[in-house]
This record gives sequence, structure tokens and C-alpha cells, in this order.
Amino acid sequence: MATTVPPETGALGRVYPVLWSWLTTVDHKRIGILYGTTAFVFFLVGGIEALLIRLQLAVPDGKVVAPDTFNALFTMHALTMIFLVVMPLAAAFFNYVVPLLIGARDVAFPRLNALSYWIFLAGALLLNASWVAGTPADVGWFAYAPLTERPYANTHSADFYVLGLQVLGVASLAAAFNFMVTIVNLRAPGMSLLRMPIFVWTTLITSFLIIFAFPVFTIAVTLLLFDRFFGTSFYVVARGADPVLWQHLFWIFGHPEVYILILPPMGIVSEVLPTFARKPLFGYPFVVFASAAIAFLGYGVWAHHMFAVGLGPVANSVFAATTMLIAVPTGVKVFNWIGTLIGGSIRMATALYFAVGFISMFIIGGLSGVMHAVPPVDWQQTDTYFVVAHIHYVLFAGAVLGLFAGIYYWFPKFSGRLLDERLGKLHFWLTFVGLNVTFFPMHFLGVEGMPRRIYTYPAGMGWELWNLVATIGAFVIALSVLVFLANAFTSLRYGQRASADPWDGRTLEWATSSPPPPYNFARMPHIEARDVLWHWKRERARRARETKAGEHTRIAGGAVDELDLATLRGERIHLPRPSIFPFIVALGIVLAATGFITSYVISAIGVAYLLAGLYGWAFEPAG
Ligand code: HEM
Ligand SMILES: [Cu+2]
Repeated sequence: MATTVPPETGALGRVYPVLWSWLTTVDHKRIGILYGTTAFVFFLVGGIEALLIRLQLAVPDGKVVAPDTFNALFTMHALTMIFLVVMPLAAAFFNYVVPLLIGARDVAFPRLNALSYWIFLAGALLLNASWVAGTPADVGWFAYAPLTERPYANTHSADFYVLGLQVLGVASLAAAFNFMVTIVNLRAPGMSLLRMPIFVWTTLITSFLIIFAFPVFTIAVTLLLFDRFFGTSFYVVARGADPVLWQHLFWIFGHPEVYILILPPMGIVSEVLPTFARKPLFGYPFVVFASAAIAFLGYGVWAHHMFAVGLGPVANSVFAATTMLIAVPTGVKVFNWIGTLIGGSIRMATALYFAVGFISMFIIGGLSGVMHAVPPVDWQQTDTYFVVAHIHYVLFAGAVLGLFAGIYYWFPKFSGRLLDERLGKLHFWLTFVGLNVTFFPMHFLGVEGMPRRIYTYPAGMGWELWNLVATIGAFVIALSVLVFLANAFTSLRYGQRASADPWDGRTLEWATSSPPPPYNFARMPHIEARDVLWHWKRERARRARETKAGEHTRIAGGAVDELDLATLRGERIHLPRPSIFPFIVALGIVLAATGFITSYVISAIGVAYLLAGLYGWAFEPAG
């Protein structure tokens, strides 16, 4: 019988018990759902910003938005899609699935986990409050100093960039430490590192990437914050600063950031392919080490974003070589995915469509990346629409398709219902056609010299056709998202109920109910193999054949119905108690940051909340 001690509910809890239960939850599954729904709302926001960009550029001399608004649109679009969509969607899967995959009851630090989510939400709202304040962040997603210095950026637009991203960075770092400790310490008995599902590996590697990349960004932004608020001159060229310093610091973070975005979807694809090919992942150890190699090499390529800055032939050649080197482990993964499909008995589920879509489109993005790695070629392509095409083949056609594969794969686990497969395939084909109609023509526009970030262009440049085509494509993508939303909402209400194991799964999450009970697993047998659920199923079939009685037999650990790990059989289970203090600490942090833009009184109130929250957190009973 599971025990949780409800926290002092107080007035709010008595009036709004449901709201209170979400504000105080420390359950990794619920935190996963919070991340997922919040990120999807921002996907819609970032998508609308992209549609406005495309409407402005659909025809020459566009008059849909003013130049300043256009700058804000592509800046906020990119920041939203990167920090408020792809990263938190991955965090949604980290939270919901990883403890289940390793056979744990929760993450190592449940309250810290809740804190990560509330700080993420606070940072996202602070960043988007810039629209409400009339000074949306408009400095481009990589915000090159000294353009972000006064007097060039004299409104609060750059301040919202600095403070919003600083707060979001805290959320990512807290979560990364949590998952690193969880994966290293809370695995089920017998689950050695090379028995871990690939998605657990990519979560671990992504956590390390975050831990070694975000602090560089935190420092870079803190220096800019000091320049803007306290008159220092870290990036003020007129006072002797190096104008390239920011670029180095930003891309030392920025390039690993793109692997923080792509490794989790790669991990999802490595989970989906074997399940629907009904064949173990081809070359499991190679996929593990290729992921680690990508992460490691990812720290040695940053200056490929600066080939046109004038670092000199030696630096350019070194970074060209290291960038090309990354293509090797990436290629290894692609061939292992294809190797998994070859000879498999393929089941054409929507999750598989998105996984194969990911592979095919990521190859296009990867190839244009290799083209950029050659400095003379990059001198032609940098800052043109060719780069915008590359960004979207890796981050939309790659990352987002991979994340959708995860949504279709694990939706039954977290909702207890199956998504409709027919609507799912319609969603896939509209996305697939839409993205190629939107982003492929951008290669041509780039080669024909169209710069990125221009808010309009005159007629007669030869860019009319492909801009119109790209805009039409963007609306096809929008239609595909509406189809997905219709599928998700109708399936949540009326969808086919899902069993514990609707896909004949290989890993532990399918050995508990859909959705899982709050305690995840009543008990955890010893893990003797990779793809342990397939192993247990084979064992059970073998014993059934041996006994010929068809009676239930025991598998290691002695449970009666060995593959049902959800049903309690008298176990007493301790669960972490809900807590309001993570929410209070997050509120304190965002108020402290907001005070920089409003009044330092707000910052003082924020610090008071922060300290009160930490005090309450430190002294609340453990449960
Ligand atoms: C939903 C479909 C999407 C559409 C239609 C779209 C469209 C665009 C367009 C037209 C631009 C170019 C702005 C310009 O320079 O003129 C742009 C910029 C950008 N987009 Fe997207 N995008 C989409 C999704 C995404 C996703 C999922 C990501 C990342 C995860 C992303 C990241 C970026 C970045 C980093 C830039 C560069 C912004 C800058 O120059 O500062 N986009 N997008
Ligand atoms: Cu890069």
C-alpha cells in the first residue's frame, strides 16, 4: 500500500485542490506532462511567429510587419523554438520515461525536479513578457555584442534576452544534474551501463553537454548584464574590448547546444526503430559510443560559425577538419538505424513514419552542414537563406520529427489511450510535404544570394517564386499541427484504451500499466539483459513450452504474473511528498530577475521569496 503524506494544503489547496496538486507535485510523470504541455503551447507561439515571418517575405516589398517587429519575430521565434519547445519537449520525455526505463520510482531529487520546471516556466513567461512590454527581444538568437550594448540596443529588448535566458539556464542546469545523478545511481539491479536503453544514454550524455555548455553561456550573459546595468565594458569595443569575445563564448555554448537539441530525438528514434522492426537495435555499442563521440567532438568545432570573422587560415582549417570529423559518428548512427530496419518485420505505425522521416531529413541537414564546414563554401553561404534551410532540416525536420515519433510511441503510456493512426499518418504526410516545400527552396534562395534576417526585398532579384512557395509550405506545416491537435484531443477523450504493452515493447516502461501507478513499479526483478522485456517474454514462452501446462511459471525474482510489475502484492512503498517550496523558490528567482527591468524593490521581494522558499524547503518534513 503506497503512502504519501499530503502537505499542509492551506486555503488555496482547499479551494482549488486540483491546481494545488499540480503546484506541489514532485512526481516525475506529472512534471513530464507539465513540461510537455507547456512546450507544446510555445510550439504554437513559435509557429505563429514563423508564419508572420513567412507572410512578410511571401512577396517583394512586404508590408505585413514593420522592420523592428520583423527583427523581434525571428529572434523570439528562434529563442522560443530552441529554449521553450525542443529542449522542454525533450525534458518532458526525460522526466516521464527515464525513471521508467531504468526501473526507478522517481528521479534522485524530486523537489529539485519540480523546481526546474517552475523556473523554466518563469523564464519562458519572462522572455515572452517582452512582447507585452512592447520591447520584444530583437537582437537575433545569438545576440552578437557589441550590438547588444548601449547605445545600439537601448530599449529593454536586450535585457529581456539577458534575464530570460539566464533564468532558463538555471532550469536546464538543475535538471541536468538531477538526471545525471538519477541515471548513475537509481538503475534497477542488474541494469549495467551497456544494458541501459539508448534513450537513457542520450539523456545522460545530453545532461553532461548541458553541464559543460550552459555555464559558458551563463558567464557570457552575466558579462553583458554587467555592461548593460553596471557600466562595465567587457564587450564595449570603444573602451578596448574584443568584439569577437562574445562570438567565441556564445558558440562555445551554441554549438554543443545544437547537440543538446538533437541527441534526445536521436535517442527516441533508437527506441522506436527496433520496436517496430521487431529486431534489436543494430550495433547498440556503436550507437552509444557514437553519441558520446558526437558530444565530445561537439566542443571542438564552435568557430565554424565564425569562418567569415577573419580568424585566419590556421584556425579556419583546424575547425573545418574538426567539423568534418563529426560527420563520422553521425554517419555511424545513421547506418545503424538503417541496419536495424533491414531484415526486420516492419510494422508501419505512425511512430515509425516519424522516425524514418527523421532519418531521411536529418541526412539532408547533415549534408548541408558538411558543406558549411568548408570555409570557402561557407563564405558564400553564411548569413544567407542557405543557412536558414540547414537550421530547419536539422532542427525542424530533424529534432521536431524525432520528438513527434516519441509522442506517438509513448502517448499510450502517459495517457492510457492510443492516438488515431489514420490521423497520425495524415499528420505525418502533411508535415513531411510541408517542411520540404518550406525549407528546401530556401537552399536555392541562399545560393541566389538572399541574406537571412532581411525584412523585405525588392522585386526583380529572382527570389519571388521560392519565397512564395516557402510561405505556402509553412501554412501546410501549420495545417499538419492542427491535425495533430485534433488527434490528440479526440484520442484523449474517445481514443482506443491502451494496454500496458500496446507495441510488444522491449523496455521496462511497458511492464507497468498505462498510465503507470504513482509508484511506477510495485517490485523490480533483476535485469539480466538488454531489451529486458523481450528477454522476459522469450523466457516466459520458453518455460510455457517446457511445462506444456500453459500454467503461469516464475521468472527471476519470483513474482506470479511476472510481466505485470504494476499490481501491488502487499508491498509498502514510500513516495516523496508533494511540496510548494519549489514553486516559491522559482517565483523568487523570476521576481529577482524582473526587478532589473522594473524596480530593484521587486528584486528585493524576489530575494525574500527565494530565501523563504529555501528555508521552508530545508526544514519541511521529508515524508
Ligand atoms: C514550424 C516550422 C518553422 C518555420 C516555418 C520556420 C521559419 C523560419 C524562418 C522563415 C526563419 C528566417 C528568418 C530570417 O532570417 O529571415 C527562421 C529562423 C530561425 N528558425 Fe525557424 N521555423 C520553424 C521551426 C523552427 C524550429 C523547430 C527551430 C528550432 C528548434 C527553428 C529555429 C530557427 C532559428 C535558430 C532561426 C534563426 C533566427 C535568427 O536568425 O536569429 N525554427 N525560421
Ligand atoms: Cu555549429
